[in-house]
Amino acid sequence: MSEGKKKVDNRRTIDPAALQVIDHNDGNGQVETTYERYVKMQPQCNFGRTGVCCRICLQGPCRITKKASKGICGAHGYSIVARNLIRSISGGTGAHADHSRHMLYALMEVLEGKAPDYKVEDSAKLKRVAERIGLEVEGKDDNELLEGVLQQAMADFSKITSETCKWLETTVVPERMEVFKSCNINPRSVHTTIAETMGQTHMGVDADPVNLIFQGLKTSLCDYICMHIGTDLSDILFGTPKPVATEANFGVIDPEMVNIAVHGHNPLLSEMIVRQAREMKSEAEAAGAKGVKCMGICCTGNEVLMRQEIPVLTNFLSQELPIMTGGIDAMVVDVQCIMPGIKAVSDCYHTRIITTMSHSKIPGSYHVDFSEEHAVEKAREVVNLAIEAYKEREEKTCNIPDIKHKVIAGFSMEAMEEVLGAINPDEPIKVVTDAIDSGQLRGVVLFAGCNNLRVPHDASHAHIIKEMAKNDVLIVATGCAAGTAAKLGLMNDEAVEKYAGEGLKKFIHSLNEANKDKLKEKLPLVFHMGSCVDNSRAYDFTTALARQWGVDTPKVPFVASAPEAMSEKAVSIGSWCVTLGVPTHVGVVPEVTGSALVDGIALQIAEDVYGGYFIWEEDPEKAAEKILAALDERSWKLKIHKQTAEKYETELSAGW
Ligand code: MSK
Repeated sequence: MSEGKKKVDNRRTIDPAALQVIDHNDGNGQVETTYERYVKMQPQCNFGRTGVCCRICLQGPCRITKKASKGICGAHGYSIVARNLIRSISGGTGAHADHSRHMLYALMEVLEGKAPDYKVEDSAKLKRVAERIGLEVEGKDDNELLEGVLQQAMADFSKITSETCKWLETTVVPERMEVFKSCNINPRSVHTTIAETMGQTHMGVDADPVNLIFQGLKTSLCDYICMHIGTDLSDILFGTPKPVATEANFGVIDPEMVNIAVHGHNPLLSEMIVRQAREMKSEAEAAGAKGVKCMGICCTGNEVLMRQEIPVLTNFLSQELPIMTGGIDAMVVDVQCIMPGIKAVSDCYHTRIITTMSHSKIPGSYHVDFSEEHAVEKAREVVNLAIEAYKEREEKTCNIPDIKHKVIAGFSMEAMEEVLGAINPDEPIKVVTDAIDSGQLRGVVLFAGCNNLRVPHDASHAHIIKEMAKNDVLIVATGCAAGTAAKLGLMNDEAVEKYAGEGLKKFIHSLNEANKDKLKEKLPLVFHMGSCVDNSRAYDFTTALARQWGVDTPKVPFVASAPEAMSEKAVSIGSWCVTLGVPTHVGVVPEVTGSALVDGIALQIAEDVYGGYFIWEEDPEKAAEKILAALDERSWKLKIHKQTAEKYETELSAGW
């Protein structure tokens, strides 16, 4: 039976706090959320769902059917599916470029003395990045280093000549670069490649699906480049994350405080809001509150969690629900993953929706026009709006679920190396490779990506995470996948005792023991590596494992999983994971199944060429089995080749 004919309920979440709010609304109010809109939207169009609807020219839409096997221009289904897919990769890359370019602008203003409220917070990271991209660092001060780093970042963003992008070349193993060059997918720059892709997919240009997909993979490498730039520049500006302890889920809303939810992706304003919220206690007290409390949604939330210990409110799908608790005074949004629906929900409460970026507005909302030049002033304006709203809050409408969990987060790659270095200071990554070689760990899995109502909210994430833990897999997470782990109590030491298999438990216990004088809290089951752009940190982990073993990344027992993928950014991230050699599980089948050829490229041809491949699997139980099988295949091969190399006293063979 198709989903359209099934009864689709509006309680599609396993988060108990979200369920409480949905149920309270059912009995009490008329507020419509994404959960209800999803039900109303059924059945959804199968042409769009399978990718065979072409709207690229004004003669369309053309839909591929048995009767009409080509578009009006003669385009085959495979060209249409491939074009739609790579435009989606381009959209995701454009979004990450927008985010990272803003970090670049801000640092340029810092350099020119035009952004007095910001400064380089992490000189050591600045020096590491400068060294990595090949700049001379000896005798140079921060400003000189910053200028060099920003010039190179600008080149990676926009040059039209063919030198290799530094943020690609210096963060992957050399074998990867050989593959990119031999397949002609080594990009000139981020902006150039996005423009190429839009041109190549215009009506009447490229009809060859393989050529199109390879251009899509080239574009996805640009997504990786700008994400890595975003992570590096954020660390330079705000500091590289270290382990922090806080809480997650709706129970973090404090009815006695002015509550501000920061939501979106860009940390430039939210960092300032968090700092000003701490300083504006007396203004809040004057309004009758005990102070101002910030909490995060989506990846802005992840950014301020990782650096400022700000609690996690929720992840993407349930972003409207905190407003319905009646306890949120302001929801401040920047860019990406913000549902316009939050405005209609806020109309039923006292909550102010405050947009802050000139290119990301919601009609009828408050708008505080953020500028780097006046960052503190703008942050204070936001906090003042929240305090004003607090005065209108009606206690009787406050209905905050008393559900929250302890969270240990802040695991940048540098923090991971420090934790591992307590066992082996000279070769910290060897602690992980040894554990995999000995069979104590089965490999590493990255949980990334969003929520998607095609599958029940948080359910697939939670199930697969628990299965991985039970099977001794080291788990890292980013984005809204990390949000699930945080709010469901999987991101703390208690979860290690409850869900980890014997091997993983021993591994984490040994790290706790080695770090007992350094860490305030014991290590969690799921290691939070940050926001969406910080998937770059997770890939750095893969690269570090590959370098430690002396192999290319397709040999590393590392799998990425996006059980509830939703956005175009998820499509571009998944594509670069595959191109960079990682098996990538996606729990919501993307819009490619209308072409067996394109589907086959994603599932099989990609592996032949790049070593990474997609695994489409919506059933979380089967997905867990497939992810474990992918890890086992790689660790088994690695073991055989290592044994052979040891036996014949040679280097590890590269040709397998
Ligand atoms: S916020 S892209 S819903 S992870 Fe980064 Fe979450 Fe996906 Fe947005």
